[in-house]
Amino acid sequence: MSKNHERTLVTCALPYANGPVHIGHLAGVYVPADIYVRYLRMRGEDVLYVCGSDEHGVPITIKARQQDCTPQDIVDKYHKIIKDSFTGLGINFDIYSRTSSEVHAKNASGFFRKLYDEGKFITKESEQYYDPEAKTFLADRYIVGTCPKCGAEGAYGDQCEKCGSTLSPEELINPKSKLSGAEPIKKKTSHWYLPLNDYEQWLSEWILDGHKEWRSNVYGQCKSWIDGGLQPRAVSRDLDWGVPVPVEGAEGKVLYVWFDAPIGYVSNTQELLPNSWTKWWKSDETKLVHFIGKDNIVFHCIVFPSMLKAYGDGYILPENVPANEFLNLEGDKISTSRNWAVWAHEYLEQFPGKEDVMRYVLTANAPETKDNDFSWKDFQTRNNSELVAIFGNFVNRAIVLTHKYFGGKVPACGTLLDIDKETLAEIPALKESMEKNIEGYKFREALKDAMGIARVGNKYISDTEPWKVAKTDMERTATILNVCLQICADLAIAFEPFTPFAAEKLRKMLGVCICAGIDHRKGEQETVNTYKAGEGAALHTVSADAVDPNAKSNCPGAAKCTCLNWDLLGNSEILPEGHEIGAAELLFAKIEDETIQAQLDRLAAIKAEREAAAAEAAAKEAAAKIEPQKAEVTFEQFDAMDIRTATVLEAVKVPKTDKLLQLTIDTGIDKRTIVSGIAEYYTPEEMVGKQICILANLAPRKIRGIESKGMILMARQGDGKMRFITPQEALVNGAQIG
Ligand code: B3M
Ligand code: ZN
Repeated sequence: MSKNHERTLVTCALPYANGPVHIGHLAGVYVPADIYVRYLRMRGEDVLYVCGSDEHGVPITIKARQQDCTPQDIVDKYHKIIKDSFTGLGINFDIYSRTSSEVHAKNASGFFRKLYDEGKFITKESEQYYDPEAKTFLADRYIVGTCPKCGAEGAYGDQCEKCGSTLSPEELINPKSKLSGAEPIKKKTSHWYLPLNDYEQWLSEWILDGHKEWRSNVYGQCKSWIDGGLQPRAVSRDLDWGVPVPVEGAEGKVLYVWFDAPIGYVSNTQELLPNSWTKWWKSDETKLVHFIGKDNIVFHCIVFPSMLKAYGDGYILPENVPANEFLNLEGDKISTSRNWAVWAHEYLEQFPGKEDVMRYVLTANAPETKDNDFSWKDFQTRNNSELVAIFGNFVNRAIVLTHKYFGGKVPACGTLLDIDKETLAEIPALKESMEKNIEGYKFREALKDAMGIARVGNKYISDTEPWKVAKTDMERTATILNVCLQICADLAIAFEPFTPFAAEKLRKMLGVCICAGIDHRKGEQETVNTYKAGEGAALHTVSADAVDPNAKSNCPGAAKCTCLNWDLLGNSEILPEGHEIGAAELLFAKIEDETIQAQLDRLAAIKAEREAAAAEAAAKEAAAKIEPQKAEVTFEQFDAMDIRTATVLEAVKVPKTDKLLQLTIDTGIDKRTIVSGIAEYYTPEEMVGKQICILANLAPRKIRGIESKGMILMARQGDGKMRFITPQEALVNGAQIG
């Protein structure tokens, strides 16, 4: 691996603590970052892995209003849910803090103050939307209206969720306050702005000239922002939730959430490593990588770097920003507000022991170059026909047979035949490809390589059939199983980044451990305890008492052990002859149809509910539509109409029609027949005995050969629904109306 830096600082987008995380977040940001970090650690690299909750911003205050509680209640609740979800999925940050921490308030405030003191901001007075009923300025998401770009209703003051356009509140058509529904008025307010235009040239050189290797979606977005001309961007808001603007006379103003949140990466590093954080943020020896979703690109590539540039003082810039596209769910856009998601915390509850399956499926379908889809059927197939049938099946056969024929000890490797040599030779090539892919942020491809190793093993054991060979040739059986066990050890290394729980289980089965370098969570340690290739000390079996709580590494065997690490992958002598392995355990279990059906049913119910609600709303809207008034008539014209009360005596359907009823009615003047198109709305039985109103002197007409004399008065509403008109109390038939 080409290495021109000392250490790698990996950050993940700080999730808003206004809701739990879902598979879209996981696939977009956290799973790929975790793969990257685990991989680097296996290579013995010094890595710091930083994240935390983003606890400011309008979405949180809106949620608090909706739930009638304080913003603090909201962030407390979701911070815990989110944090536990990450831990549950094996995404173990060195620190997962919060932007409501004291360290952050001080840090973000100080950051602003320095830029302010050095004149790096401009101030602008502008007219901003203000809610006259709620008596407050309406920042970003407090304004909703029609999207000027796609016409969708309910677009926010900063973004349209339908078409993804970035908006400003002024652009919305028919803006409304989200607080009171009132039409907002414009009111003067003043704010601080970072003049991004001043950094345009520099950004262009740094990104457009200097980082052509960035993913095309990231590079493309940056290019269109820069080419479009950058504007000064407000870094404060009129809001009562956030880091107060540390300037006199700025009461009621806080830092814009996108100003304070990225500083959160620095604050969280400071919180973890108060004495050595600068080496992570202000040393050219550090490689900084931001993992984010595509909607965060501008903030991480344009705004935050400009902030750091303005600040100076040696802050480094990201080496890469591998942003993913979006993941859909069963062909439909994931949406928190529409409850169309698979929530991480619910998944962990419903699928205990299947953390790896989700990690695997999300990586296999990672939306790296385009939006991608998650479906439960695919989830099941990938588990059953890949993880269970290939990876798990191979490992199980190798371990079980080793116990059966060799008492659980790695058998001797005799003369290698061509098939053995060819099989073993495939692994270094897959390893190399995996390295290239992971280092190039192509995790889907890297996972294919890892799975390739399992396929190689599974094919090898099927082709060589050691269970048959054992009947005649124990020496050959030993060689075959030795090769199989070496491949199992390869898998324990190769899958550590992708499916860490299974990899750990496998290492236990193989009686080996892994050493993953420094654990920054335990404090500020500087030594790395990694296996050095070629120094081959004895392998050891992991047992609880071998764990040294004061160990300076993640290695449970502490200093005395030699462990698996990346360099060993592809080595055909990882496990020495005679090494004792543990009992076979199932690495993966089959997922049954019922389990998948339950998930599909849950989603179908949500969809049905949503569609019913939409249909109801549409019908309501149509019903409420009022036709414009017809042209004027004179009193004489009106008076010429002879409108009367009447009673239906008999009603039958007109044969061979859907819409017509033939009614015999008592008009008070006579008994007559009227043919009316009301069969769509009333059955004959419903009509008999009803008092109605008729236009009695309408010229007779023949309808379907029946003479119809007069017309029943019906009220028709926008959706076409018709109802006959009946007097408010029973009257004699023939009473005149007018
Ligand atoms: N809180 C936004 C998001 O989840 C966000 C990221 C902040 S990273 C500094 O889209
Ligand atoms: Zn739109």
